[in-house]
Amino acid sequence: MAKKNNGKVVNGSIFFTDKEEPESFSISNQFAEHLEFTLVKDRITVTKDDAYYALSLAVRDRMVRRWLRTQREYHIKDPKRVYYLSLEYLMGRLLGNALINLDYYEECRELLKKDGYNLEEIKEYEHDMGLGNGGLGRLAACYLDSMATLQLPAFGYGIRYEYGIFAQEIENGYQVEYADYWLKNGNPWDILRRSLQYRVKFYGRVEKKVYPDGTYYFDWVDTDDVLAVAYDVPVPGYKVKNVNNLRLWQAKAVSDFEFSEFNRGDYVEAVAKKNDSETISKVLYPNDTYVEGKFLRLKQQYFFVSATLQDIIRKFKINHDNWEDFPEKVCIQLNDTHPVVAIPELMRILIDQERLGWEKAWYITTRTFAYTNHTVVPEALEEWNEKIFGELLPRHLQIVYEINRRFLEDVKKNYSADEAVLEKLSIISSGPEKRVRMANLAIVGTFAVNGVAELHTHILKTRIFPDFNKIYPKKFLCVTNGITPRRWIRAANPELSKLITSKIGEEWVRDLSQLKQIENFVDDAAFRKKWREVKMHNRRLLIDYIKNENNIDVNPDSIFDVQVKRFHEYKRQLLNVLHVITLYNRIKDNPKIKMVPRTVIFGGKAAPAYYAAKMVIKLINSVADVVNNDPDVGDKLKVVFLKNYSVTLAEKIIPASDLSEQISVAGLEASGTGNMKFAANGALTIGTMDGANIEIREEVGEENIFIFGLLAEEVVELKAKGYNPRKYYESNPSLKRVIDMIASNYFNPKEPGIFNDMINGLMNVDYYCVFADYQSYIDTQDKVAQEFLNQEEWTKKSIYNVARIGKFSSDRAVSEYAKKIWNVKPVKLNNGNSNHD
Ligand code: 9GP
Repeated sequence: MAKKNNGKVVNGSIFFTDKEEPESFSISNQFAEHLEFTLVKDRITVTKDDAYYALSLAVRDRMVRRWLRTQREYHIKDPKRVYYLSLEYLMGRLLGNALINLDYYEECRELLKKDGYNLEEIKEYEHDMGLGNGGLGRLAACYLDSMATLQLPAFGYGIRYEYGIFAQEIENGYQVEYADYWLKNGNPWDILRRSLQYRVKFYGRVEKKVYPDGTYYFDWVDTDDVLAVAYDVPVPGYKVKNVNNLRLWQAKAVSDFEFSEFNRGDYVEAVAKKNDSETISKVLYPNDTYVEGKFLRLKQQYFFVSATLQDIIRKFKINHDNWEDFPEKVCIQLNDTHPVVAIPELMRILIDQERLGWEKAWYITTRTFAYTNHTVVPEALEEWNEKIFGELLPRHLQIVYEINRRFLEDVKKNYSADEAVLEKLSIISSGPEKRVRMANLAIVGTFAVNGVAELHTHILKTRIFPDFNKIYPKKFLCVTNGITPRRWIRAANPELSKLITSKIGEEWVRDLSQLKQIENFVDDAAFRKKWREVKMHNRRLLIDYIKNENNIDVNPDSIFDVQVKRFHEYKRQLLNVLHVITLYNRIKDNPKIKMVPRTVIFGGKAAPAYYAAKMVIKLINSVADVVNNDPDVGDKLKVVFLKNYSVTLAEKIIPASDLSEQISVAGLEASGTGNMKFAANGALTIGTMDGANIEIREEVGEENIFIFGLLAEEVVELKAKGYNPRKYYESNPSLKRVIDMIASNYFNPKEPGIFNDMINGLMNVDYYCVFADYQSYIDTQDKVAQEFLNQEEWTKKSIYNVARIGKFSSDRAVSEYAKKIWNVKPVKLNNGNSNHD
């Protein structure tokens, strides 16, 4: 039975008020106060960075009452809540976004102007909150924005890494990584919750304890403990009063006095050990679709999961004392397999601490968790060496074994007793090195498993987990990814936003399907002209940036042909380079050739240990050196590698782009979200029938997108028949020439042989079918160039892309999660008459 909630605000003393802020609560006053009293600066000593910090605090102040009120309201109304567990949040900068969501941007800019400050300039001093690698982490950030905007009682949980995604430098064309100490100037956005600390256990052993009546339970003892301390980041919804919470955990040594070494007087050893505990939240693992299987990573996962579950259960117990209510009140969304250890952890808590029987505990667990799969790339499917798992989490390993035993019993009884089938389904792999398969555990221990695009979900059901799909036919579903229009159009592309708003009003920012209305203006030549002017404005900003960063002069009338994303072989930046070299050869063959000028822009990071991907970066920079310095080429072709791609850089690049490269080998990009951001900013896509490209094509119309290459099933067939890349090389002179140039060190005369491995890989295996798709890609790129010549038609296509992108709003995606999976409903905070409470 639910505990009765009397709904009282705990403390009504003079320090706490629900009142609207007085008029004097102006941003200028607060900004000035923070400069003076928080930062202790005056007009003479103040720096731009101080201005950023003080302004952020002032903006945060404006959210505080809404933030408190939202949390209070969730507490009082006690609706079902959703907890989003993600090891990554790629938030980017927060200031501009907070101002937009508070509907306070313009007013703030004007007020600051009066005081002699420039908001645009101040914003540049914010360091990206880069606590994620790529698509998965950015998706989590978009979903936070939508959950708040949709007024859902939602809570994000993650880790407050001291070092975010590494800073990328390019030295002699190679990627070099530097630590990203994003907290070096402090962080005005998060608040340390002094009183919120949880103890997280590691290692130790399991003791069986017997009650006098003969029943028994297991106790996890002799553990090595670490504290998780909470930092909260406000997540304001767009033009609503709800401010949700993102809670990030930081590791802290349990107590300075608990070290035996300390008591023995070994001070240095004690402090070193303290640092050991604190390394847990030190650094984000810099791999996206690749698993390293490192001990510290598992520690991070459990650290975060344990603290989060303790927190969720604490909140649940405030209003409830019956565990059966748990799945009615709590839904936990697992973002990929990274937090899946939450499943045995909840079982452990329910069985060992709450003393529930196995069946009841399992019933509750499997109705609480849902799992999103984000990749089918085999090397990204997490598996833990059983020994590592058992050493760190001995009780959890026992529980996983028991889950597996019961599950396989069930399978044998109801599905199949075939050894090969059982081995595939087993949570523990067989063989000499046993491994815990986190995806299998996730599927068995949750009530919903979703893919992130239609094709991806289909592949999950038919190719990756077909038996699971037969066993649980209703469990697998699709929620196609989405992006937040607040950051990716409204904030990143103010000029386009203004133009759109001037025609259809501003509602599209909240309801992206409204963009459909701009189709009405496709035939309006004046509108199309303005559309092009916006693009040119954005291009000029990017041109200045490129000049500053890379000292390259870019032709403003060239096609801005852009591929920005993580570097991975399956994403095939290499195919793009082969096209660049093909164009270069055409120019070299005929320097007077008339061709549509192109600027090919790349950006993205490779995992530091991913040699093949790093060599693609080196190749791009080598090709750029030759192409950009060849007088025959002039401004017909430029190649630009923009270092240190980040959310903030994406916001500069995407609005300036004409062509969006989404060219993964079909079947491997689960969804992609960059594809959506580009289309939403009026770039046309050149892409394969992969991930969400397929759905983008469905929405924008096949005449407004450039599709090429093998289909996913054709890739499978080709490989089944025995793919021979050499055949393509031998029969295609243009491809042969390009490959021979790379192989003969044309682009790297001073470092001969560095691309040998790459060439051998392509010629002999070409796992990602670069050769097979080469000609189709080149032909399609030629079509792109041809169509770009007709600017009026191109503009129409660009408008159609934006007008028809509504489906890919993260608001739509999150509403689907809320309805199809979470079963959570909005909690509307009644709107006061002021924006400033
Ligand atoms: O590779 C996928 C990408 O296609 C997808 O858009 C993104 C968000 O769902 O997740 C990526 N996966 C990962 O980063 C790791 O699994």
